[in-house]
Amino acid sequence: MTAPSMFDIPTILTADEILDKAFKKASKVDYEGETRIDTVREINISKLKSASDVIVSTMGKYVKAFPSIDRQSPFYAELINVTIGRDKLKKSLGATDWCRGTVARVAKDARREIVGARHIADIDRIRRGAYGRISSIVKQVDKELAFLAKARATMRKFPTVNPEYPTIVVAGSPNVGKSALVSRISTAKPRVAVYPFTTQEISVGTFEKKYLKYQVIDTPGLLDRDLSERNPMELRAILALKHLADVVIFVFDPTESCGYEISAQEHLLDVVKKEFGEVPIIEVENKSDMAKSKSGRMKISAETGAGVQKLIDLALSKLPSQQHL
Ligand SMILES: Nc1nc2c(ncn2[C@@H]2O[C@H](COP(=O)(O)OP(=O)(O)OP(=O)(O)O)[C@@H](O)[C@H]2O)c(=O)[nH]1
Ligand SMILES: [Mg+2]
Repeated sequence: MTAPSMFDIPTILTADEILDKAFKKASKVDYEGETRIDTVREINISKLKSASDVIVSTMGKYVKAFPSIDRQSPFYAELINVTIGRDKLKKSLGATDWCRGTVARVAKDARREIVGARHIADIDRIRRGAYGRISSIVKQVDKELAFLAKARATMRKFPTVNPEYPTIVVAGSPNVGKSALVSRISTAKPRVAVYPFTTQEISVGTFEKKYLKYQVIDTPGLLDRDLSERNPMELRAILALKHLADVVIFVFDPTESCGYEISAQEHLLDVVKKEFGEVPIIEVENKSDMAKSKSGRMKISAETGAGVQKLIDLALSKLPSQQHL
């Protein structure tokens, strides 16, 4: 199940589509004045207004719909920056806003000229001149509009997380039981989204404890192999998770039925430790119903639920908000 997108951005049209829409609307304008010149004057003023209104409101809607990167949580700010590019997005939005203002001004100037015109031929000429200028202004931002359309498509695929909720990120080698643990902990049905730059999905579950909401993130294919194998962009997108994680649960499978030897799993832990720096990491051994190692690590079974409550309590005790109580 795909969650609704975090960012509700309307479809971004191309320059030609916007112009088509604007001029089509304008062509429908009709008016019957007292004199022929009055009629022509009114019709042309209305045409211009109608066309420029469509463009101004469309562009204004685009500029408003994109979230301000500076006001994003570090997680989304990082994702936007890595996947779209903060500066390019700002530049495209700036150009779109410039187009909006410039079209409005051209229309206003032409209107003033039409009001003062003495001859029907002049009115038509002024209006057509304004149409020409408006067309070229809108076409000038066609590349930026195309960029915004791409940015929209990218942002629609962003995973929906709540940066406000204290967050547990679950890491560990493939098949160790991460998903089993997450679904055991979470009460809410996980929201699943494709993670940028990977074909992997990220799944976000939530649970409540003592009236507080928590978020658990399952990271299949993300934090389950050596991060040095990732290309730099992919790596940065993955590490955006660091901004969300208040605590990491690192799951081991001591039975090695996952297909990875303990030494390989421990190597991955070192990688995650290094990349997640300050974030506390809880090491836990899963599948205790099958076998238990002699290590000092906490033992759980995601399958039977044994030890899971203790693990959650430990995880919550590491959260900043809890530490301040
Ligand atoms: N016996 C036993 N089997 C478990 C336990 N937890 C998970 N498994 C099994 O281990 C296998 C992998 O579990 P998943 O939860 O899919 O593991 P995962 O880490 O999410 O795997 P990927 O998403 O592929 O990385 C499944 O066949 C589970 O049924 C457990 O506590 N005990
Ligand atoms: Mg899984």
